[in-house]
Amino acid sequence: MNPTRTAGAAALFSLALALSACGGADQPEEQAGAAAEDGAAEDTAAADGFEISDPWIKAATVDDGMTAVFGEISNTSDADVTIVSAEHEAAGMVELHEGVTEGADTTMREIEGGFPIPAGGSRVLEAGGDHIMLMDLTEDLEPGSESTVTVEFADGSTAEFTAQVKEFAGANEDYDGGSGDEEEYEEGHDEHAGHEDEHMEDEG
Ligand SMILES: [Cu+2]
Repeated sequence: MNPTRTAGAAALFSLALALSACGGADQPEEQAGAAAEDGAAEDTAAADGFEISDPWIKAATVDDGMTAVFGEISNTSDADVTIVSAEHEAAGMVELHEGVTEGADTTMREIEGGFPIPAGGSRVLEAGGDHIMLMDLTEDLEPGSESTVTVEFADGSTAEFTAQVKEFAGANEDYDGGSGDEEEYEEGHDEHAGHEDEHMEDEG
């Protein structure tokens, strides 16, 4: 018997289990194979592939009590990841929400299973859709300021980003094409298009 060796083997085995659990059900097989080859050296965290573009927070006061974080999240890694929670310094409670449309009403609720983001894919957080909900605000979030949001992934890794605090551009819940982009585009065409070629008296 060699107890040390047995323990070592057991540790390796559970590490392999943990690695394959990380990849999620949709992970292609070759991916799992590659990870196994590299062994424990391949220590990639879900947060490593995190990027967000145009992150912003709707301005709100302590009296408002709550607001939301928006932006487009990208997962640049080659594994599926899931954001399971988030934090903000001025929010006593933070939840991951989804918008739910029933008839004419759009409501929101905590999303089950967090925000999955496929390998190489992205997920848009927008008014009426997915968003990070900041609740129990302890400070006003004033337009023009910035604040830090932290997201946590299913593997426990975290990523921070800075979001701009802005007034909500669309004042109401009508987020589907409410604002008329198409102005009547009446170009002031020069009626003088046809120059009269006036004889230039350009004499020296
Ligand atoms: Cu919400």
